[in-house]
Formats: sequence, structure tokens, C-alpha cells
Amino acid sequence: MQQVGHCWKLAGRGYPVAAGTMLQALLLTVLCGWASCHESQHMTPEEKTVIRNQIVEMFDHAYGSYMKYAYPADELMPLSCRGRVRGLEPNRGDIDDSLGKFSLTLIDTLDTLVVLNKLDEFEEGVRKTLKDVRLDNDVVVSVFETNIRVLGGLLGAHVMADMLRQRGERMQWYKDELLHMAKELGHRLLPAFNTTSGLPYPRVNLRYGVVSPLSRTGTESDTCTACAGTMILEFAALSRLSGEAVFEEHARKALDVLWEKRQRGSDLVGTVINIHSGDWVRKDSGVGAGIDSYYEYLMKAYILLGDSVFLERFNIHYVAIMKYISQPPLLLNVHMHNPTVNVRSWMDSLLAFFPGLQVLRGDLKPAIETHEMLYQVTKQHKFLPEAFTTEFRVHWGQHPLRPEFAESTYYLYKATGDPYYLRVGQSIVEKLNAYARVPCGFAAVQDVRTGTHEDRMDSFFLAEMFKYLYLLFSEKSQLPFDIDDYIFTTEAHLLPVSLSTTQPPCRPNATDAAPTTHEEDLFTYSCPSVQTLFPNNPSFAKTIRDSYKYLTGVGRAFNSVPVREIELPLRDDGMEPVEFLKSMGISLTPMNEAALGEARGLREHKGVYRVKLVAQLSQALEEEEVVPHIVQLISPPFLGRTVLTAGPAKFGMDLTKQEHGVKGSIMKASPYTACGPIENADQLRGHIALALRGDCMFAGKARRLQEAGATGVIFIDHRDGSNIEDSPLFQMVGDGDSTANLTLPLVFLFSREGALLTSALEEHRNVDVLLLPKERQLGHDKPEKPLGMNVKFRLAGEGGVAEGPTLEFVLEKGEMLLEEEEQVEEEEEEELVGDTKSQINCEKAPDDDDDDTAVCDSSAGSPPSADANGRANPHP
Ligand code: DMJ
Repeated sequence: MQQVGHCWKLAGRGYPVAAGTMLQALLLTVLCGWASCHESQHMTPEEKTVIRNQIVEMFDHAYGSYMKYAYPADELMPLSCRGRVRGLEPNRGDIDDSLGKFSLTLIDTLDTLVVLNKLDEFEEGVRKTLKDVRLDNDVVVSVFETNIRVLGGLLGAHVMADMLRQRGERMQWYKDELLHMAKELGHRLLPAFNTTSGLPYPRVNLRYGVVSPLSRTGTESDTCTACAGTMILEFAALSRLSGEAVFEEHARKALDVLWEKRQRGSDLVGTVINIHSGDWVRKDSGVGAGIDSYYEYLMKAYILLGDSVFLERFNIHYVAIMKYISQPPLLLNVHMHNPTVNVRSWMDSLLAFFPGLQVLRGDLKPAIETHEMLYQVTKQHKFLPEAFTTEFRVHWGQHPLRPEFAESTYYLYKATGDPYYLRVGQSIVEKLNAYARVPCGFAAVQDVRTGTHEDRMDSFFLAEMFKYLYLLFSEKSQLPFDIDDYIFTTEAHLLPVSLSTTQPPCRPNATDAAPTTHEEDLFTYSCPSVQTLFPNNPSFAKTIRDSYKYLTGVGRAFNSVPVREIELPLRDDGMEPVEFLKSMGISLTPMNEAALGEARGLREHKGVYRVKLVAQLSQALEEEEVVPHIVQLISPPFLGRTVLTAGPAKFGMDLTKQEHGVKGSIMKASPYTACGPIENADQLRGHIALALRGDCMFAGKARRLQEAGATGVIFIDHRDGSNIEDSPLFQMVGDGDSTANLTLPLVFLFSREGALLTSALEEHRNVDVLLLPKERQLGHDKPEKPLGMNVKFRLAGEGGVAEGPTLEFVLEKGEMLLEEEEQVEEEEEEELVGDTKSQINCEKAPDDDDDDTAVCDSSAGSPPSADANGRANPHP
């Protein structure tokens, strides 16, 4: 054994064996001493077997449905019970860039079949792949997605096939055909790297490459950090297995550029980078969408390849992440140049992988904290919504069956052996069955608030979710091979850590070394030890979790509610605060005796009362935050009778402040997505533009259309069939750049309402519309609703127990009205004060979310079109 850098590694053939084996051994040691400490959560082997069998049954349902209804299509449409074939279904924007007409789901699932010990199915799946799959289709695909899902899938399957063949029991017929396919695909992806910087283009045409006249791609100038920085595992494995150095060289070069371009002051990277100049296009920095697997691949490249330059870079980034982004238990995006400033008040679900990475790093405490926070969010909303606020409210309610939370749960169980994580896994299994299972597979959840389904089952559900869940409930001895000999790629494909002993086919110093840092701290040391993981405290994980148990307010005890207090100071004129409030028109009513409890007599020091906010908003804040707008068709023959409900934008003109709304005749933008230069600016000038959602950010579209002279924009959803009845309204958010110069009114229509508008335009050529908040709809004289915030105040003593009178007032159209409150029943009080969510919200105005940065990956913020990974691309 030798020590390399800070980490012990086994030596082998002159190359260090990856740290993975050592780490896994350590995790197992930890596991052994641990389980006995957690009797309360204990799960018997029989119970584990029942859950494992349940997981296999679910896998059979999902995979069986894909093979029965969809194969050879790329994906299953679980609601329609048919395959999704690109070009035959309505275009969903970036998400479709994963579909290359190469039986994506089959390839992504192959090595899962081996993990689940379905060796007959694996052998059959490999035969089908060799017989049916073509990699030279004239299709433009995402380089990142094709790499992690298809190249990774082929390599993982090859590694498994090779392992089974070597055992002499199966696959004797196999002649490395999957590796040959992987090599062919690698060559088809290489044209993407033909840029001056070495950062890859985001898309490539499988047949024609990038810039050829036939490729239909090559005009993009940006890519996300994760998109450029998540190639090394697959490309290095391909080089080492095939002997062709070119793949690893390109992936290393791209990583070198990202490293070079990091912000030197903060050591953080941004979310989107220009592939030609290497300039940052989006400078927000987090660990979720758009960046996530860049960090993951630095750590794992070290584990897989044993090259310490990756670990050194990772460590430097990690120190920065822990300094600026980690705000336990939250992980919040900051500005890379000004990292003490949070750039948004919500998190995206992709960051749920991060606790797993922290486990690999040996940094358990923050991993446990963040994981616990995520668990609380899943308890509240059933699944992790694509984006949720720092107050754990839904920001974007979609849940496309992502596996990241299961992944982190698996790593935490491996590290701690704490059966608590088995219970977490069990809850994931139960929720999938209860809320996502449909007759033809499992369907993504369109909105966790309504539980509606989407007709999609992404391939990562089979590639990742079932692997992590099955492994969580399996003993090592129950697996068909030693899982600790492999590392998981970001798509959970298996690559053998023994690759580190294979001579790298590229020049040894092709990767720039990381500068040495003098700033050594806990995180600079890469090898976790039992001492640092559980310092003399067998209840380490539980103690950490306990502080985060009631984050979302679910199950919180009355007295543990944090109290925000407003002091009403003694007035010079000697007037008592209660009197003083009365003089302002606010009267207080006393609470009932029971509620006073032991707080009686705890009156504050003379003249000072504490008013405890125990507010309950009259509606859920999520609903209140979005002020419904409308597009009202006013020209003949509609004459105001056709009214389409629309979502507002957080930027552009504030229509709530325009007394009469904004009127104009509509015209389609060309290109319809408004993602490139506007070709029909001459006709568009003076009109309200119609623009299709997708391919780029709302704010970018709006800027181009404003420049072209449009007087407003109506964005129309590109997701076929979406409509206002089934989809919750949302506000469009900006793209992280300043939207201050955007002055146009901007509204959003779901596709069914949008279709009404476009067919009206086709039929009548001239259609005038009015854009305005719904409550000001023309010809609608229904009494206006109050702004709708009911706030109740009670005077309360220190112990959190209400003391003294209560007042309630309703904010109506900007005025404050007063209502005396009846004495509340004890039960109601409990409900009121127990609702942390309301309490926290009360401290903020309902529209206090001034964040106008979009989820980079997925265009979130708007429940936007994400690419399949909600990945940081600048497309909503
Ligand atoms: C997967 O395709 C990969 O894990 C990727 O890195 C990000 N997440 C998706 C699934 O959510």
C-alpha cells in the first residue's frame, strides 16, 4: 500500500488502483459496527426480501411494458401504451434530443438486467441490440445525453457481457460487438469537439456530424458546464478498452478548459459557457442543474482512473462549494463572481445527487443534513418537485421519476448501514407504486400538487432508479458480481475500477495539473476514516438528522415553532400597545383561557408586548403567487367573448399596473420559437408576437422580439395537449441576466389555449387581443376578489404559547380592513400555529420571490421545458 497525495491506494502494475476499492472497504467496515445501533428502524432480512421482490416486480412491469409496447422505439409512452418515435410525436423541444432512434431505453437498461440477476433477459437484450440498433441515423442528438445514456449503456453492457463470458457460463458467443458499437458511437460524437476551445458542441447529427450542410446543427454557441464536463468516464473507458487514445484526450481537454475558466477568486464555475470563446454565458453557480455531473466526474474520474489531478481539482471546487453554496441543509446557487450573494431562492431536484457525492468524498455530516432536508420535501410533496423553494414550497411541480434521491439514499446506507435509509428507500418504492404506476409502466408526474401524469417514462428510470433501489435492499452476497469492483457513471452504468491499471493511451501530462493550494482544511483530505465519519458517537447520523426533522413543518410540535417577534415599543405618550393598535383601527380580541396555558403571567417587561405571528393565509401561497392573466380576443367576431387564461412573467411590463391592459393585433414570430434572429421583423413591428416555447429561454426570446419591434409577446407551450385545466399556472422567470430593459408585456398560454389563438389567426387574419390581469377582464363585472391575504395575529408569550388577544385583518385591494376574530377553538389554534409553512410565509409578502433566475437546466422556473435532465441549457 502506498500513500498518494492524501489518500491511501493499493499499487498495481505501476498504477495506483482507484481509491474506490479502498473507500468501499472503509464503508463496509463502517457498516459492520453500525447497524446494531439502530434497533428502532430495524428491518428484518425477510422484510428486505419482500421489498426487493417488490422492486423486481416493478422493474418487470416497467421494462416489460417498454419491450411490449414501445421497443424498438427510444422510449415508452406509458399513458398511450406505445413507443415514442421522434418525428412521429409532437416535438417537445430539448427533451427530444435524447432520442436518436437507437432504442435508447433498451441500451440504457442492459446492465440493470445484470444487477437484477436477469441474465437471460440480458443475453436476449444484447442480441436485440446487435441485431436492431443503428447508430448512423440522420438525427440531431444531444452529445451529453448520448454519451451518458447510450455510450455509457453500451460500455456498461460490454463490461457485464465480458464478465459473464469470462466466467465461462454464458455469453460465449459474444465477440466484443458492444464495444465495437461503442467505438462507432464515440467516433460519431467526436465531430462535436471540433471547436477552437475544445469544449464540445451541445448537439451532433449522428450521420452528418456538426457543421456539414446536412447536419442541421452547429450553429449553437453555448453549452452547459455539465454537458461539456461529463465525458471523461465514458470516453476514458472507451479509450482504455479500445486502445484509441483520441476519446480520452478530447474529454480531458474539455475538462482542462473548464478548469482554466473557473473563477479564480471563488473557484466556482458558471452554468453555461460559450464553446468558442470560453466566456461564461450564465454565471450562476450551484451543484444542481447545469453543473452537477461536472463535479461528479472530477471525483469519479479520480476513482476510476487514479489520476490525482482530478481529485485535486475536485477538492478545490469542493472547498468553494462548502464555503459558498452549501448552507446546510440547503444548497443554494450563488453568483460565481460574487459568491456571497444567493441568486435564487429555490433549489432544483438534480442537486439531490450531491449527498451521494459527499459520501464518496467522505464528508458525511452535510450529506446527512441535505439528504434529510430532501426527505422532508418528499414527505410533503410525495416526490421531489423539479424545483422547490427554500421554504420547501413547490416552485416547479414536475417530477419525471428522477433517481437522484434514491441514489443518495443508497450511498448513505452504504456509508452508515443505518436502517433509517432502508425506510427512506421503502417510502420511495411505495410512492412510485401509489402515484406513478399506470397499466403500461410508470408515468412521470406532471405536477406533484395535482398528481396528474405525463405520457413519458425516461430511460434513466430503468437505468438508475431500479439499480439503486435494488442495491439498497440487497446484501452483497445476493448480487451476481462484486458491485464494489465498479463505479457508477452519472447514468449508473458500471465501469470497472480496474481500468485505472490500464495504461492511459493518452500523453501522461495531457491534463493540466491543478495548482497546489495552501488552504488545507478538512475537505482537502480525501480519505474518510471511521473517526471523522462517526467521531465517538454511534448516533452521529441520527443526531444530525434530528435537527432537520420538521423542516417542512410536517409533524412539528407546537412549542418548537420558531417565533418571529415584532416588538411594539412603549410609546412616549404612555399609550399601551393594544390601545395604540386600536387607534390605528386594529382591535385585538383575547384568546381563550386554555390557550394561555402556562404562559399566563409571562407578560413582557413593562410596556413591551410581543406579537407572535400565527398567520394563516387564506389560500395556498403557491396559488396566490401567480396572478392569473388573460388573453381576451376583442376583434370581431370574438368581441371579448373568448377569454384565454394566461400566466404572467416576473419580468417585462407589469400588467397589474396597466389600468386598461395592453391591446394589439397578433402575429406569429418567425422563427416561431424566436430563438434565432427574427426574420419577419418588418411585419411584426407594432404587433403582439406569438412565440413557441422551447429551444431557448423566455427572456432571450423576449429580447429578440422587443428588438424586432413587437409590442408584446404571447408565449405558447410546446407540450402537446397541455391546458389550463390540468396544468397549474406559473410565472415565467428570467434567464439570470438582467431583464430590466425588457418593457414588453409577456404572457404564457398552454398549448390547448394557444391553439385556439393560432387557429383564430389562421381563420381571420386580423385578431386583436387584450392582455391584462384576469380580474380586470373586459365586460366582466363580477365583484372583485380581495387580494386574499387573511392574517391573524395573536399576542404570545415567550414559550410560544399564545397569550392575550388576537386580531385578524384582511388585505383587500390594498386597503386594510379589520375584522374582530371570534375566539378560536383550541383545535383550530393548534392547526394555526402548527403550520410552519404559513408562519414562514407570513413573514414574506406573497410575491416576495424576487428571484428571476431560471432553473438552468431545465428551463425551470417556468415549468419549463427541460431537457430530459433539466440540464442547464438556456432553453426553457
Ligand atoms: C440522469 O440522466 C443522469 O443522472 C444525469 O447526470 C442527471 N440526471 C438524470 C436523471 O435525472
